[in-house]
Amino acid sequence: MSGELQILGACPLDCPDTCSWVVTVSGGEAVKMRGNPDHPYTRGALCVKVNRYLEQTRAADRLLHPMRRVGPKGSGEFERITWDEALEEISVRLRAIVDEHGGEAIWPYNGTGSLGYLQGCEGVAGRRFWNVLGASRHHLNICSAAGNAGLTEINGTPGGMDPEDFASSRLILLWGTNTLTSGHHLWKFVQDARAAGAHVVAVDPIRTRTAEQADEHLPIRPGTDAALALGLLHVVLAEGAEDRDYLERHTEGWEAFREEILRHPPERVAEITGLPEEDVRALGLRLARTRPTGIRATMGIQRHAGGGAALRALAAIPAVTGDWRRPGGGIAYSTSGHIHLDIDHRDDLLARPVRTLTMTRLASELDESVKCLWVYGANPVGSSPDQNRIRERLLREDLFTVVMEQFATDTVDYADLVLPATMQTEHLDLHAGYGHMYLLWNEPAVPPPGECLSTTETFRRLARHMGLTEPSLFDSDLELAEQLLSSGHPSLDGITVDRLRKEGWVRLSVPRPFLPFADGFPTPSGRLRFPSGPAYVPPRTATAPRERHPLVLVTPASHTFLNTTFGNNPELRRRSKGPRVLVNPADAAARGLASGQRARVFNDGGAFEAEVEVTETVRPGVVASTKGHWRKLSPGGSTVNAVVGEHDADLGRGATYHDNLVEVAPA
Ligand SMILES: Nc1nc2c(c(=O)[nH]1)N[C@H]1C(S)=C(S)[C@@H](COP(=O)(O)OP(=O)(O)OC[C@H]3O[C@@H](n4cnc5c(=O)[nH]c(N)nc54)[C@H](O)[C@@H]3O)O[C@H]1N2
Ligand SMILES: Nc1nc2c(c(=O)[nH]1)N[C@H]1C(S)=C(S)[C@@H](COP(=O)(O)OP(=O)(O)OC[C@H]3O[C@@H](n4cnc5c(=O)[nH]c(N)nc54)[C@H](O)[C@@H]3O)O[C@H]1N2
Ligand code: SF4
Ligand SMILES: [Mo]
Repeated sequence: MSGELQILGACPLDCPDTCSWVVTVSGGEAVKMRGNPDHPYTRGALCVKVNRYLEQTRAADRLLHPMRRVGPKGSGEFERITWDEALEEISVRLRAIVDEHGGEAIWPYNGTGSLGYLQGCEGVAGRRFWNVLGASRHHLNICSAAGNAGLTEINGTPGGMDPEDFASSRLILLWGTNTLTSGHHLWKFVQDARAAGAHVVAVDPIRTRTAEQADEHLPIRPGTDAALALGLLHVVLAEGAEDRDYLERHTEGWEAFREEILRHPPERVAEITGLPEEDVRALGLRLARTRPTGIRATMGIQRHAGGGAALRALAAIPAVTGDWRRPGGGIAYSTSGHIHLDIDHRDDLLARPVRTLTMTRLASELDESVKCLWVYGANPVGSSPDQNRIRERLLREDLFTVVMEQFATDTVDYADLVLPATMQTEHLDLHAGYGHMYLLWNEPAVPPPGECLSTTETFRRLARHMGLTEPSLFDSDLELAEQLLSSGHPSLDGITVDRLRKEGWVRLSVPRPFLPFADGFPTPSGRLRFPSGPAYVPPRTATAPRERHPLVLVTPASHTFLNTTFGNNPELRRRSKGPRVLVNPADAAARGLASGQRARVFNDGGAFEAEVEVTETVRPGVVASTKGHWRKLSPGGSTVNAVVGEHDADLGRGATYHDNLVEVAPA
């Protein structure tokens, strides 16, 4: 049709697949969005959520203007103000806070709403501005920190396999990952492998839609995966199937780790994991006899007290079998370790070293020392642990809370000032997938609605309004993109802004198949470092008192939401069927719970309400309820994170969303 434009963009959401999309613009309006059929990973499909992205950009509850609070804190009552008024009020408040309390009294709380390197959490997004003010640092540990740390300990990087190489795997372990829900594009490669005879195993306490589609499902007790890894390796050793040459050349600490494996025979592992001993043995034999094995483990598996140790133990498997030598062998957690889009954050602008505040610790670290909480790309009231305490903390009168948002989220309700943010079709950005090996360009397709501004533009205007003069605060989006691509890393060879802009996406300059550790590891010695000491760290749910709250709660990804994003979309809410709690028939019978009934899920931290679904898909002793519902749209006014405690994982201070004890009772 004449007058139609096809604009290439990228999905900004915190999902490993970072899809390439094509927006059709007609008459100045974005009229259609589809998955890019030319992109090798997207292969023409988006997902049930992002198929509604354009609808979201035009939703009636989209925030279009700056707003100032008029009701009491937490009421969500605002009046519209101009950008000038907003910038002036912010300038005055921030200056006063810096003068009186020092810059560290500001907490820039940047979340995962967009993974853009310009507008989102992966790149600059305000950091230079905060450096000039001397604000506290923000540790974005909410998602993947424990796994990153565990993998870095053993392999020197969180990076591993190219997920596309799963097509060459002959045994695939989908380990603590719900592929068909949380990153479904991998499935095509799993199917390719299957067509060539691969066996697919899901290891998950829940029979998810992914486990349902696998050849085999091991319903493991939550938080015990490291023990299972050791048990499987025990069988590999008993079969003499270890790759001695690989172990000799490319690893260190093998003798001690071997002893640790020998302390975990299948019978002991069966006791720890709650899996039948014969299943552990059978999978161990399969692992010993099949070459290569591809392990897909994503973030779900590490939301436990021993989450770092779990990834470390899983990563030991391909080192013992030598599968890192083969296309389709190894472990794929996140490809982020292979991305080298580095930019100068201008940390030299900081007048003195500052403290770091931790994203998952908002409930305890948002104390009197914090005078301004600046939330962007995040919805902590919905997503962070210990919801009730966070809400209480946000009520403090002398706390100045600014939220940059697209929608009136549960966090916006607690804001003093709200700044309207652009969505992905309205701003420029540069992306890299964490589940594939491509960089993507996001060209704005349409102008922003109302008075929405991008993250970069908001900080530029604020810097100007405050009279700041540091030139790097005013770099344009294109200049920032150029800087990001100029790290000089060989994986960026031949990748320029011009090329990205023209082609929409470019594969990293790395070989295919990608064999990152066939000849060694990015550790100081060039060798993989097996863990020394206990390789299995038990979950909190195995060590905490269980008398009053005996059920283990896991709170995984919802099929219809992306974290809390889309939690306000009417159709996706309808499809989610509302907050639900899955309960095994044995546990339901013991509590007089029936399907369809409203229940209260509680512990000492709080409670939320959900509809009971009695089902064999969860193990006895385990209950499940997905993340993503909004509290103001939920019965009882709380969500799962009211019962998620603020505890750290063993490594990286990761969050422990799937490691909490609760009781369930009829509401
Ligand atoms: N539709 C949708 N997609 C998403 C998201 C979303 O909210 N919705 N979120 C995105 C984000 S931010 C992330 S980080 C990823 C997360 O995606 P995933 O890594 O898949 O994480 P989860 O959904 O938390 O958990 C995955 C599975 O692990 C299981 N599990 C929990 N504990 C254990 C355990 O101890 N051992 C084992 N073996 N399994 C366990 C859960 O039952 C669940 O089925 O997905 C991204 N994609
Ligand atoms: N119970 C439980 N809770 C969990 C998890 C779990 O497994 N269980 N998973 C955790 C995980 S993996 C993650 S990653 C976190 C995510 O937690 P958060 O990082 O807080 O992410 P969201 O809840 O999706 O909120 C992101 C917000 O950013 C906004 N946003 C999107 N793009 C932009 C933009 O360009 N500019 C601005 N200003 N705003 C934007 C969206 O509208 C949305 O409201 O949640 C965690 N919470
Ligand atoms: S949420 Fe994931 S699967 Fe859906 S469009 Fe975005 S990147 Fe693709
Ligand atoms: Mo995440």
